[in-house]
Amino acid sequence: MPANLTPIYLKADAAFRAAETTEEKIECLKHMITVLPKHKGTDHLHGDLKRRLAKLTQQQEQQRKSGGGRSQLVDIEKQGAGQVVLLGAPNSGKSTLLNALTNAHSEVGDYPFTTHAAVPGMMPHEDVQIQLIDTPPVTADYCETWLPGLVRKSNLCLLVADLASDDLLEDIDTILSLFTQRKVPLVREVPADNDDPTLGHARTVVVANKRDADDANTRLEMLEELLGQRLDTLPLSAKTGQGMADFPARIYESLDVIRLYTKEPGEKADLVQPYALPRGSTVEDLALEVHREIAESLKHARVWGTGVFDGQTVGREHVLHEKDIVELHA
Ligand SMILES: Nc1nc2c(ncn2[C@@H]2O[C@H](COP(=O)(O)OP(=O)(O)OP(=O)(O)O)[C@@H](O)[C@H]2O)c(=O)[nH]1
Ligand SMILES: [Mg+2]
Repeated sequence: MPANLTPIYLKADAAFRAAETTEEKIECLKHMITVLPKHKGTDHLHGDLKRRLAKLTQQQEQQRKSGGGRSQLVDIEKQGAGQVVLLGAPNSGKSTLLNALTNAHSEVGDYPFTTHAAVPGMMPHEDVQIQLIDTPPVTADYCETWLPGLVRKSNLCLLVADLASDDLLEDIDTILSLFTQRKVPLVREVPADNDDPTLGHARTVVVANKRDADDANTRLEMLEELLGQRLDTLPLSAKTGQGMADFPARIYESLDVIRLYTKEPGEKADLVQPYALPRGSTVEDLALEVHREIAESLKHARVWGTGVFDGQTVGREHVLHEKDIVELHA
């Protein structure tokens, strides 16, 4: 494998190796082909990826014809600065949270198992939008087959705990164990040195909802004791709004992305629609996000922002920072 592969490509490669269904593998391969840096050293790999994609597409077609291998995959296209999945026990308030934070509407009910499908919505934070996805509940006996896959592919998981429920510790424990069994351990930080490609750790924050409920404080203490250093807790009330004001900012922080503005030479920067890329991304990563052709013919960039003087010329390997303004020269 060429040595100079970017972190974005390596991440895509890890996702491919973790993919379980043919559909997932095809999606991952397409993504790998898009983000693979194009130069002489990667020609061979590029050809190899295309061959693998052709083979899998053929396989999928055969499965379709034979009527077997029906897809269980729920694949929601990522939008905005990151994809965040709400996960939790029945009645914990996932749908209420989605409705409070986004323009979407998901049915709310004072009874379990109200939500049956994944429902996406967009949550604004300053000049970026973050995608939140409401999902059906999880119990020891019930978990939609596609749900671990969705969480695995997302950028962040919000595990919703119900501070009004006496079963809250058991419910959280059940979900943590179940997702570990399904090879998607819910963790505070994704380990950098994971050498088991079957594992797809999901960065997770626990949202302790219904803070307004009777005895919520006592349950919150018990929850924090159970979790210890394992996961961070964000207490709030989706119903009263308590603790919700800085919620989008906290989620943006947890996504660990940077927003970048682009500008054309001689023109003002586009400060309306920033790009959001993983922290540590380079000029080349941004170029790939803007357009593959620009990335291929990129000569240099000029940057206004952190760690550079205004308009400094930098190369494709230059690491960008939050709110940098970048002029790509192809
Ligand atoms: N007191 C209080 N009640 C809440 C809060 N958030 C949600 N609820 C109530 O909890 C009940 C369940 O809310 P939902 O949003 O439907 O819960 P859910 O997690 O989506 O439920 P499922 O779809 O069955 O998994 C409803 O009666 C809500 O009004 C809160 O912050 N405080
Ligand atoms: Mg619901």
